[in-house]
Amino acid sequence: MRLTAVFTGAAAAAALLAAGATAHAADTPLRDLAAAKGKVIGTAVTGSKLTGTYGDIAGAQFNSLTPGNAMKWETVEPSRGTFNWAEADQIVAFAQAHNQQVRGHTLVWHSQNPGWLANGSWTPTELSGLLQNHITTEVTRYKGKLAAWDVVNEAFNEDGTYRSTLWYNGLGSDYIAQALTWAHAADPSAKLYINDYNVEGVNAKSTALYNLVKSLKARGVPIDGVGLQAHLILGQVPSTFQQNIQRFADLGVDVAVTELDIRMQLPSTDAKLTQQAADYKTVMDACVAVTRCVGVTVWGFTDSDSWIPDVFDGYGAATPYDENYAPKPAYRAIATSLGGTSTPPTGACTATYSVVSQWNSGFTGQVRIACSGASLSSWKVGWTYGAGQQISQAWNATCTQSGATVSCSNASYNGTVADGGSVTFGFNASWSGSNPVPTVTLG
Ligand code: G2I
Repeated sequence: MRLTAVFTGAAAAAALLAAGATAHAADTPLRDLAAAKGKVIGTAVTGSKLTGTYGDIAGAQFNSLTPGNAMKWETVEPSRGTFNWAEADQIVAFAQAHNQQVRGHTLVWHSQNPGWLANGSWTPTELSGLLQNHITTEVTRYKGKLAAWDVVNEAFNEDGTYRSTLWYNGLGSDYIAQALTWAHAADPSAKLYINDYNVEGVNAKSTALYNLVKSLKARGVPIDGVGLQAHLILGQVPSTFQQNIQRFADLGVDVAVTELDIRMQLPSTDAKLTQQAADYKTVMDACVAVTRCVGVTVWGFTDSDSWIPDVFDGYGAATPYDENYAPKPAYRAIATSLGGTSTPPTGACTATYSVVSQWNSGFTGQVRIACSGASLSSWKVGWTYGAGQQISQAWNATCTQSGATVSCSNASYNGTVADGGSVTFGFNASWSGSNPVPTVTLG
């Protein structure tokens, strides 16, 4: 039954209470657990976000960073001969300040190339010169500062044939060996990888990659590792994942899980988050079990910094932290796999704010309070609007708004949130200009 609670707009705002997002602050950070196992736990990052809570978590929990976009060709050389290293430099500096590795990503790809390059018409000699120059310039800039480079990205089709790209079409398959050779000349200490997606299990594509690595090794081409991106779907970790990691390791190369995320159809539910945690654990356990699997990088650590909703309509919630930086069951699964404690600490209840629907002047919002390893007998949720939003009506909670500050407390019938349970309330509000999601605190 959906009840409409009384809205008392004039009441004073309640003091905001302890933040749900910091509920796990006392845990051993993932990076310490990983280091004790000799593994890397990394995340892709966006340079402009590396402050506040995002920066705190990125610095505290991970021992490796991968620039999500900052080192791609279109970012670093948007027009020919004009370089922009600002975001890449910033991420490398942040990593150094936090004693973290950096994975360079990526030197040779068919996507995110600048228009001048992608739309130009080049002779093979010109194309080869451009590629050599790009690799030499970028790798030299970060020489000695990066642990690894994803030198070549996504070279194969699903059936194991070479993808038709600017590089393959212009230079033939040997562009891969050349790229590795040039990168090695520019920074002999960086580990050089070939990276791809849908190569997590044993299949036609991963077998083509396997055969390529084998032949590169036989020719003495500098290849140190294979990156398995692992953009996975809920409940679909390939059953041959560990076996596949092992067969690459047996070729004498390292393996890294480079872009892990596990997407689900929205909205997320407790059952889906539990399945997701199991999937994260399966991936982590496979890497932990194989000595030459150096570690796992997640492709964004928070649902507020993930590519999934932009690309897969109706899907999301793919990362270990929710959009308000509260750790999800997947976070705990990673910790458990790395040898952390298996029971969540007390106080692991979190509140998640989302916009359910929005029209020209109004929107319907929702807050979900979920508990894991903890429970509540009453609750208050607060947030501060940043863009003049104004609540007009709430249901399944009593909400007051004073200025920008909103405080909502449970209705008479839904104060109890059991361990493993959740409660949701909703509201209507007005907005104009923009409608950013506020940071929500739970008490
Ligand atoms: O597509 C997911 C990943 C697959 N493997 C290679 C990765 O490099 C790739 O990363 C994603 C980034 O996470 C996205 O952030 O690559 C996308 C492009 O293929 C990135 O998306 C782009 C958007 O398409 C642009 O509109 C946007 O300007 O991100 C740009 C910067 O935010």
